Amino acid sequence: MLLKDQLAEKISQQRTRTTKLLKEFGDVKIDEVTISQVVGGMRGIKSMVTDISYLDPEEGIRFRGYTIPEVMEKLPKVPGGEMPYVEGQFYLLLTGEIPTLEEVQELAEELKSRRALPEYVKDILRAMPRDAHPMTMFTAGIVAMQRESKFAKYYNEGHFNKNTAWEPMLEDALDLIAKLPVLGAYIYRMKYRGDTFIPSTPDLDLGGDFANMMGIAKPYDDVARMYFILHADHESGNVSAHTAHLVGSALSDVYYAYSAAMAGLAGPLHGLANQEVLKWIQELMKTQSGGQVPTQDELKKFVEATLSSGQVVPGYGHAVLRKTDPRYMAQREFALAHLKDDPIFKVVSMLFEVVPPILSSLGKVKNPWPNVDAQSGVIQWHYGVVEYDFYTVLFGIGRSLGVLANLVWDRALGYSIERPKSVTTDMLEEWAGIP
Ligand code: NMX
Ligand code: MLT
Repeated sequence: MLLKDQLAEKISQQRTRTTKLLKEFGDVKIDEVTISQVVGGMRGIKSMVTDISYLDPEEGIRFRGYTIPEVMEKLPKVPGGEMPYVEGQFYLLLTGEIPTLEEVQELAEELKSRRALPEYVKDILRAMPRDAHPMTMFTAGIVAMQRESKFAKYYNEGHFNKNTAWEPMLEDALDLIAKLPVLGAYIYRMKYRGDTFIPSTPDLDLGGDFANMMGIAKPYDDVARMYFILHADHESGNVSAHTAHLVGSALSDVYYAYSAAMAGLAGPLHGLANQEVLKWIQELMKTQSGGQVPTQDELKKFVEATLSSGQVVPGYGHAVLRKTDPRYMAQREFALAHLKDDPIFKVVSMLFEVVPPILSSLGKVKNPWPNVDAQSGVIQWHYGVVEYDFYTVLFGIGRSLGVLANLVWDRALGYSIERPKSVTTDMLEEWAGIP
């Protein structure tokens, strides 16, 4: 496989850099830690390393050094489509190189051969209550497939070796990336479309096949490609990526690590916010404006009522970003081109004007601007995915590209088991000089 050869070369170069840093510069200080950081979710502490993506607070995400518009422009496009191959984004994240069309197509073929979802996974999903949240089903489906892990087999057979451990991790990553869209679409069709499963089509790329399995016509294939590419990674400190890294650091395989990550993504302050946004907008339109697009005043009142009831405005704010999320802008651009007259998109656009000044006026919100989740649901809704509790599954399919690339690299560079030190409140008081 071209991907594996290129990756092997990159790994050998990167090992030299990491070894030099550790051996010769291991004691160089890069940060200091305050009490508010320790109590406040370790915000801003520089304590992890990844080269897959980097989040600048003002500029937003760069994937392997490329901005979102650069990624969209440079990655090879699917013939007849507006968007690039999702497979190309994985190639880029894993190797750091923009793939050629030939390289992407080879990877796409490789992934196609790994798509089949084990029958027992379907049985497990079918045994679950139909009203179980789709993220519960998605997470359960992933962990159930752990018996397929090639890394676990390699380890259990006594082959573990720091030089080669990344190879079975890559195998697992390719298997899981190929299966996640099938798993997601299976859950969707089982739960919301009368249990009618549409099988995978071998001649379609990952995004096109997902749209087809969902049963949604063009341009939903491009929507799926855009969605998965944009959600692929957000450096390593976010809850889902960090969880996967932490679990993987115990030499757990990608199935364990990624199902744990998905449990984190399912939280309303993280990936569930995309469903919360649509739920909240529905409530707003129902209670304030009789199902119509509300006026600015109605909208302001609803935002203020949300805040005074102690809730957050979903889709706004961020732990690192201090400007509008470029993933929001990329989706907004798509929405302006394809669904500018959609009433919910009109509400989303009005919120962009109304919410930031209100959040700023609270004086405590560090980033009053919209994040990715403020814009993603409306596009799904427009193309018929109105079951908003499914939206986080879509996020989870996309997030696998970056998280699994990171797990392969974690193993390639032999990163240690993660084990930060905790302290007690007594100790904090002592450091603070409180008698
Ligand atoms: N609405 C109301 N209050 C907010 C919001 C918001 N959208 N964002 C932050 N705040 C509050 C926050 O709750 C905190 O209040 P308090 O001191 O009373 O606890 C205060 O502002 C300071 O918080 P920040 O330092 O600005 O934000 P933090 O880094 O702690 O949290 C989020 C980041 C993303 C959790 C937070 O902005 C939030 O809850 N946003 C809404 C949920 C959301 O959209 N999450 C999706 C994030 C992206 N993703 O996909 O994962
Ligand atoms: C993400 O994409 O993971 C979110 O924006 C949350 C984060 O970066 O903390």
